[in-house]
Amino acid sequence: MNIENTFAEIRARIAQAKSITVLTGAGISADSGVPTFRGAEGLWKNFRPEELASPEAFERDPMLVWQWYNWRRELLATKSPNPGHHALAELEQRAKNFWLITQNVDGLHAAAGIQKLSEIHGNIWKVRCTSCRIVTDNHDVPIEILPYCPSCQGLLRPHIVWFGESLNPEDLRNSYDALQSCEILIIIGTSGAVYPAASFGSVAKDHGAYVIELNLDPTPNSDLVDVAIQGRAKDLVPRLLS
Ligand code: BV8
Ligand code: ZN
Repeated sequence: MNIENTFAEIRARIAQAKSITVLTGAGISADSGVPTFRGAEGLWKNFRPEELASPEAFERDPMLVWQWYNWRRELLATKSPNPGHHALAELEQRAKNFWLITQNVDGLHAAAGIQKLSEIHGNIWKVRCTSCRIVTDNHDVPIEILPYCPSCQGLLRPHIVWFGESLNPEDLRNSYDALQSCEILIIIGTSGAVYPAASFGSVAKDHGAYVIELNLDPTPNSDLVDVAIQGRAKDLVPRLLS
């Protein structure tokens, strides 16, 4: 594959596409210094997700879970969007119709200016009361452990979708609308290990979309997509723009 010719073809398709959907994972934030989950330096290397990112874990030991999320918040507080995030914000400005679905909870797409966004696994800078269920922004670094609801004194939890928890129905509706109506789906920086996001490539493909994967390593999606390019998102994503 001649990478330059491939990118030239992709840019031509993007320039005349009526609607573009993007799906991102931890790989797009890796170049901002945010650890991924399953890579060699991934978060899951030291922690088992079931032990931390599940309602059972929070039930069993809310202190441990909050210590883990506080550690990630403290790390994220020092990170900012990279050229990959900024290129997607530029793409949103140029495209006729655009939607970004992210599995990331780091808030970096919004920080780069993305408007049309579904954070399908939640957002680490939001907390939800386990009693009155109110969702609020919380940027305290460090966060008080354990944090309690200012209005009802209920225990607060991260507003994040844990394993075994259903995704927000509005996020799912917006995501499937975007996947079923797009002419082009661009999948960036996800290992394709977690459902339902792992199936989004085939949802778009089944509706005749042209699917592009930009990722450091091959993934289960790589055989399904129309073009898979290996590399770092900060280098590849800006090349989507003419
Ligand atoms: C649900 C929040 C309905 C925590 C996360 C069996 C079959 C099918 C499904 C299931 C099953 N068993 C269980 C399920 C359901 C389960 C699931 O999919 N499990 C998997 C493990 C099999 N899913 C769920 O539970 C979901 N809910 O399905 O509801 C339901 C209800 C009840 C019972 C059943 C079903 C909820 C899923 C949400 C889980 N929450 N995170 C937190 O973040 O603190 S998932 C976690 O993984 C993160 O959110 C992350 O976003 C997500 C996906 O990871 P990636 O983003 O892909 O990151 P990863 O590190 O894996 O990969 C990074 C990639 O980037 C790599 O490929 C690497 O090569 C690349 N890369 C690295 N550097 C760069 C790069 N690329 C480019 N540039 C670079 N520089
Ligand atoms: Zn409350």
